Amino acid sequence: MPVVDAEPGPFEFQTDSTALLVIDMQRDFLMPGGFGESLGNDVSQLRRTIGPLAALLAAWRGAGLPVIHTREGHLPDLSDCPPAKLTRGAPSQRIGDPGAFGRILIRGEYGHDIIDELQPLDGEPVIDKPGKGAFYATNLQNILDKYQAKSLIVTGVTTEVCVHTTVREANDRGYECLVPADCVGSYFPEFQQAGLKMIAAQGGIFGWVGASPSLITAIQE
Ligand code: C5J
Repeated sequence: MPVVDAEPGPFEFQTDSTALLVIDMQRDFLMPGGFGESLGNDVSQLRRTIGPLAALLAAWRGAGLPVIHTREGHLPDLSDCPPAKLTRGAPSQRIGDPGAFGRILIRGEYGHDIIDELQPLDGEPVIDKPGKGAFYATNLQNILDKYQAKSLIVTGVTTEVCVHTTVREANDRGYECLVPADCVGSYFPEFQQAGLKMIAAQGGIFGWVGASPSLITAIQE
């Protein structure tokens, strides 16, 4: 059984019941000049995940294991965006407003799609989610049931928002989650650090935290 060095202890998983989740690696969040940067965020804090994640994806795909991507966003008429979410943030930089890469976080716009470096392959599910968590108002549970998944490798952005919300709910739904620290990113270094600590604290209250090199080695052994 593959074993990954992790906190709070070794993470063991079966390759035939583990899926790799890639959360919201979208241009709106990661591209220089885009929505994330326009809010004053340092996108390099997210972009450092691209190299490790590309290497993990290559190894994971090479082993023939399932990959699921998500994108946070909304319908063009915003009918799936609750007012409480829509009215959050500075006017002109809200969901649906025109941004550098099209309407911000709107499905079908250039900025809403996944960055070129991590584009999904044909056949890999891409889940469009209106919330922060990947289970809310999506068919993720059905997809995981189809794969008979018991464990999840959760990667992407941002650590303390969509990654955390997804890991917390996955944990409640009975999945064992490993978060490779180098494959998740936050605009805020202190949130990255605290977010990772919170997952592995108290004996792994939400899951395990490791790093991609050990995970890649484990699936190639
Ligand atoms: C994600 C966000 N993907 N930070 N969204 O974390 O608003």
